[in-house]
Amino acid sequence: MDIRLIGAPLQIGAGQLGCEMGPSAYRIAGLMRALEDLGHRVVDTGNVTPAPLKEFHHPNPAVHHLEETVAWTEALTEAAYRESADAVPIFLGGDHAISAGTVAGMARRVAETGRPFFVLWLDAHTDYHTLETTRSGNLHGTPVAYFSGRDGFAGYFPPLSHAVPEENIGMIGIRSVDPAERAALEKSGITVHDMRSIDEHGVAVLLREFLARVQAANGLLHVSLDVDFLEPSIAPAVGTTVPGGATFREAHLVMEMLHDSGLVCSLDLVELNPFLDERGRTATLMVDLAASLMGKRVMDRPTRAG
Ligand code: DIR
Ligand code: MN
Ligand code: MN
Ligand code: MN
Repeated sequence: MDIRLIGAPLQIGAGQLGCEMGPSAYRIAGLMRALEDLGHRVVDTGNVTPAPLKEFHHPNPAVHHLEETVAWTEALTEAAYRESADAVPIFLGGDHAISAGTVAGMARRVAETGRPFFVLWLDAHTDYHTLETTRSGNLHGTPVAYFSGRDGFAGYFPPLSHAVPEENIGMIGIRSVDPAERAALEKSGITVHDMRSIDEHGVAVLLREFLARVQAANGLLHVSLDVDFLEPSIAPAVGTTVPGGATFREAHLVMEMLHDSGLVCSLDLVELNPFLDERGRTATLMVDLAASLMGKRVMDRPTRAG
């Protein structure tokens, strides 16, 4: 398979600095080599640079770095579209605000194939705030609202060529939802599996159900992996740790099942803050998870029916 690595060193969407170092940390942790060892052809396209800044002012006084985030969204939408013509792009964040652009660009690309586009959001958070509802003003809390076409982004963010239908969005790992997000999610068609749901059913059941929907629709799937999806004790290098996350094996199982599905068209690795890490431990885990998604396995499995 052809894979493109695309660095997206955005950090001002998060509440603290450091995600800018994410792409370097993945490179140093050996992402390229890990993927090549699986037989893939990998090209590192370097880091994206943001589009020129335009001046905006939003009435919500909490919102910060709107101009920069919009400039990155423009550049990343183009990069995602361009680099996905005949390869699987892996976006090296950067905070989760990069996904406003990566998902928008992938939605445009996948629309050309005539196949429906799905998004799997692996995160402690739902990132479903609009520019009006965010209280922290940290725009990494808004990408899902943007790419699913919620109101309030027009006039600031680039117009979406293709919004992702709510029914095509699945979230797993959720354990921190703000009241405004909860209210909006209840009215949306987004499938939200919180950690309790994983406890009760097991992550495999939840994921298999979602993948069956993608498969039945002959869809393509973008995966967005936030470091804080993981239990903080195994992945400390993120500014927004929330206790009770996915275990090492739950996370690898998700990646292994995603690989076996053959449905994944693109991947975000986001929110890694190497400044908070213990000698690259979290970067290494994220590289290992990306390798599982791209085919690393202990033993072969008989192909899953359906
Ligand atoms: C919180 C935290 N919902 C906010 N969000 C995120 O600031 O809006 N943390 N995405 O990673
Ligand atoms: Mn301003
Ligand atoms: Mn997130
Ligand atoms: Mn998060």
